[in-house]
Amino acid sequence: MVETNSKKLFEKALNLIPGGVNSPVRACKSVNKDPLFIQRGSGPRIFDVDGNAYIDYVGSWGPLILGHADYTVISSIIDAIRRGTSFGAPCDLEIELAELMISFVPSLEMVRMVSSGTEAAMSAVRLARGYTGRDIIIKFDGCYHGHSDVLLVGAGSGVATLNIPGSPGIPADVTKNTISIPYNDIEKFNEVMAEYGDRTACVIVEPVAGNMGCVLPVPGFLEALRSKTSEYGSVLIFDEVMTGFRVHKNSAQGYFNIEPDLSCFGKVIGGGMPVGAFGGKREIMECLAPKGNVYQAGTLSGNPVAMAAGIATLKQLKEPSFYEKLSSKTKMLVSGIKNAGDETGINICASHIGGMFGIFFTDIEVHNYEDAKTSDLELFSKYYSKMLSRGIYLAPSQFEAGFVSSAHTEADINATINSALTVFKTIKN
Ligand code: HOZ
Repeated sequence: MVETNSKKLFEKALNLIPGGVNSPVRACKSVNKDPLFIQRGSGPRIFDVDGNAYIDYVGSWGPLILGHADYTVISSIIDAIRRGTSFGAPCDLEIELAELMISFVPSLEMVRMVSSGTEAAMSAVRLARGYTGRDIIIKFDGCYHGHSDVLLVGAGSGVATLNIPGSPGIPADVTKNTISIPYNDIEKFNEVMAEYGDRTACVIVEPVAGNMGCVLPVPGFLEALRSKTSEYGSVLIFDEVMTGFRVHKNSAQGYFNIEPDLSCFGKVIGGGMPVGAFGGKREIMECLAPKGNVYQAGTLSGNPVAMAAGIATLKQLKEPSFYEKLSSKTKMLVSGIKNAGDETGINICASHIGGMFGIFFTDIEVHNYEDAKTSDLELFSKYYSKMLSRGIYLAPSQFEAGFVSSAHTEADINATINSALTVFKTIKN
C-alpha cells in the first residue's frame, strides 16, 4: 500500500493529538478511512497534501458559503490583521457585524459575540435560565448544540456518528434538567410542555436539523414550539449555527416565518474564522453582564480579524438573487443524485434547503433521528469512499449535512451527479 503524505501526517498526529484530530468526525472512523490532510482551498475545491483536488461539499462544515479563500474575505482579513490580531477591548468592527446581522434577521434586537457555536448555545441557555429563573431545558433527539455539558443529551453530530450514548465526564446531576424528545413530534412536545412547561426555561431547536443529516421541520412543528413557549413563558431558542445565513437571507426563522426569542449563530457569520454569536429580544439580552447579572465573557469575543471576515461575508450575501442561485444549484445537485439512485435502484431520501442538503440511503421519509438511523450505513460508507476516489469530498458521516457554496459551478454539480451515477452502479449489490 502506498504511504501517502496524508497517511504519514496522520500517523504523526496520532502520537500528538488524541485520535489524530481536533474534532472527532473528521477522523473518518465511521467510513473506515483515514483523514486527508488539506493543504489549501480555492473556490469550490480543496487540495490535499498529495496534490489531489476535490470538489468540496463540506465547506469547513458550513462557514464557507462563498467557497474557499474568497478574495474579498481574505483581503478584509489581511487588512484587519495588519492593524493587530486582538485587542481585548471594544472595536468598531464588532458594531458593524452586529448591525449587519440585525439588518438581516428581524428577531435580533441585540447581539453578543462569542468564539464558537458551542459557546453561543451554552450562553443562550444560561441566559434563558437566568431570565426565567427556571431550570428545565427541552431539546430534540439528534439535534446538536455544541459540546457543553447540559446540551450533550440525545445529541447528533459526532455523538451520533460514533454512536456514543452521552459522554463520560458529564455528571448525571448536570443533565437532570435536560429533556430530549423526538424531533418533529408535535404531540409529544405538547405532552411534555403540559407537564413541565411552567418549569421550562427554554426550548432549544435546530429549525432545520443538520446534525443527524439534513432533516426539515414538518409543517406545524416550529409553530407549535412558538405557541407553547409563549403560552408557558419559556424562551424559544433557535440554534441557527448551521442554518444562519445558509438557508435564507433571514436564516431559517425567515424562511419559516417564525420569530424565536433568542438565536444562536456561528459558521457563516465568521467567514471561516472562529466565531459565534447569540442574540434576540432586548429585554432578555439586557440580562447579560455587565448590563444585567447573567455572567458570560470571552478574551477573544468580538475578535477584529474574525469580525472582518464575517462582515466581508455577510455583505456579499446582500447581492440580489444570491439565495435563489444557491438554492437552485443545491436543488440541481440533490435531484440529480436522487435520479441517479432511482435509475440504479438505490433507495434515497433526499432533502435540501438553501445551500444545505442531505442524502439518506433509506426507503422511508426521514423526519427524526430514529428515521435517520434506518439509513444503510454500510452503503453510505461505500458511497463515501468511491465518491472520494472520484474527487468528490463529502462529510464522512451519514449524520452530517452537506453544503453548496456560491463558488460551485453547474459543471461542478454535473460532475458530482455523474460520479454518483457511476458509484451507485458499482455499489448496488
Ligand atoms: N461538529 C461539527 C459538525 N457538525 C464539526 C465537525 C468537525 O469539524 O470535525
